[in-house]
Amino acid sequence: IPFLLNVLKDNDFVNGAVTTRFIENKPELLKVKADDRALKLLHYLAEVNCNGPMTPLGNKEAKMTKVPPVIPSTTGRPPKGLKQILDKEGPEGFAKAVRADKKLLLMDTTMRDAHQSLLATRVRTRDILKIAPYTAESMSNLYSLENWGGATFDVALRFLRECPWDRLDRMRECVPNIPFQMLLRGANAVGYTSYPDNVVEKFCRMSVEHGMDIFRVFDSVNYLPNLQLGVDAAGAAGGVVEGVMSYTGDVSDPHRYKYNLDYYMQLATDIKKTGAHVLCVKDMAGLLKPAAATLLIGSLRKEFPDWPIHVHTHDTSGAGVAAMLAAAHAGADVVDCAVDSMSGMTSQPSMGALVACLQGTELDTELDLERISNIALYWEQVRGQYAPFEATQTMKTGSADVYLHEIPGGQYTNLHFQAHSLGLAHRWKEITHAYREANLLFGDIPKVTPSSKVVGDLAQFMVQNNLNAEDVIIQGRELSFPKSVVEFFQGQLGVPPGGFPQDLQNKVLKGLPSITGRPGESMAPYDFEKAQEDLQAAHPTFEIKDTDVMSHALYPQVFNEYASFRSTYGNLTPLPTHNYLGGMDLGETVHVELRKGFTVHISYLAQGMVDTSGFKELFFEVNGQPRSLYVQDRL
Ligand code: 3PY
Ligand code: ZN
Repeated sequence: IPFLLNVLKDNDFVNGAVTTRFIENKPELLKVKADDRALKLLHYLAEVNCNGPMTPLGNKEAKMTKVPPVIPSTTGRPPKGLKQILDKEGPEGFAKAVRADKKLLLMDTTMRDAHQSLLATRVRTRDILKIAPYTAESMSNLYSLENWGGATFDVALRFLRECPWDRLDRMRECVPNIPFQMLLRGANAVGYTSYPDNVVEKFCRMSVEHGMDIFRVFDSVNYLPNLQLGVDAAGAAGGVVEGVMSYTGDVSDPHRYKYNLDYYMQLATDIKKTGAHVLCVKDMAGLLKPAAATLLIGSLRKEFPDWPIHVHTHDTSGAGVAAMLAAAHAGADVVDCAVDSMSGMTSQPSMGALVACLQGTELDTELDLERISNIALYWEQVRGQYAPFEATQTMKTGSADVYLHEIPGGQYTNLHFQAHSLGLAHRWKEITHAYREANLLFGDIPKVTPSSKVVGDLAQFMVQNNLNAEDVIIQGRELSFPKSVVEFFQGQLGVPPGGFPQDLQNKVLKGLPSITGRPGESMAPYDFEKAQEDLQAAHPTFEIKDTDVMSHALYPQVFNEYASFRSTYGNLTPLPTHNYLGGMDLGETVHVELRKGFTVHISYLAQGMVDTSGFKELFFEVNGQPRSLYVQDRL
């Protein structure tokens, strides 16, 4: 069938320009191996139509929108932007240009943190690419588009079965003018644990080669040796480096001593010494109140007059716009937001609101509200396709409770959703209270991936075992703590501010050894060549590229599952999202552009009864030709 499809869609064949040497002159038509994508795609659809979704849906009952989102038209001529300055002047010149700019610059998080926070990071490359050209034309004066890193790498491979590197390459083709930004978890790269140094270094080099520009580098407990490794790796790769202070507590509250202004000013001084081009204040839980932003950003601005300051927040409490306006007025150069329909609650504050509030002022962003609203309309329709992963299924509003429990944006959504799916909605207060107590047991630490997961694991352990903080201290020696908690106390994430609480550390470790210094320092370098050979041998029908070897270095098990999936079903990025997630309805026709100029039209006609060997026949029409497939019925 793939060969026939090739012939049928060939222009010469269609136009009747066929000679006896037709096939001889067109050897590419015989490449059915490479072009068996149509058949693999059909197999995927048959499998999902028969047995249900292959990727776990957050909520199986949620109704997905099936109407394709409207894409605003483009001219194909995006105006020049900061990407051109970066390419010409390099990271230092870029930082100077940012500092000299009088407008408030914005980073749009829609393509990374916003969907990580609201849609369980499930947005697929297809839906990002469709709006990318219009975004390039409409938002040329953004500081950056955050479109990679954080959880997107893992989720792309694990759940979307997409190559994250391919997303980056294809985005770059669509957006030549706006710098790209990614979130790098310092020595943990885009994973949850330390990697050998040569993995982090090569990962950064490859990211730049594939189009990345700006690396936001953080460490989950503000441990400087881990941060330095990430800053060095991103800097050596040629990227713009944002050195991050992970913000926690409330710097404007005189009764909270641990994370006071002195702590942050000292941390900023240390980060400056790492060589970062830009300072980032990363408020991952949305705790930075307007008064705190005025105090902290104002003080940093005074101390570091030439260093660009970029502020990140989440709108969990609802005070995000107010906080970002305060940060801007106190001297921040760049703040984060998401297009309106992807903003609010555990996501970033609304771009439209910020743009409108600053119009006509000295900080005017010079972004066009009309165009932002067109992009927001697109994303609103896209959101409908991801209904099973929607935060709003359980969360109706933001909540100022976040100032009490300090759960970061993405984790808040996950925990809230989990609590509801497990029928524990009525125990939400208990869960957040346990999180708060767990944090204090660790000595009050910054909570962001992966330290936030460790705190969440202890909280869950406490709720499941009916333990309060006092019980944990008293019974600590007898308790069998979660693995992540043991590893934390072994020093596997680095050393938190103020060190480990000794008493609990001893009780948790029960004599186990702990690491001193940077966890990755003692790891043997990764052997990329050997990995390439082993991987090719393990996946003989899948062409292993250097990007695959890197994906495997970061997520070995996930990569192996991804490679097996791709060998069987091919690259499904062009398939519309509701079909990728849920298959096809009887009578539905889908048009899939497998590559430029080659579209397959698939109609799902009928399915037969299960036969005695447990198989079902499914009937399709593919580019007008009847086609049936047998699938084992597993339901
Ligand atoms: C991540 O590490 O993915 C985060 O978004 C942290 O805020
Ligand atoms: Zn964030």
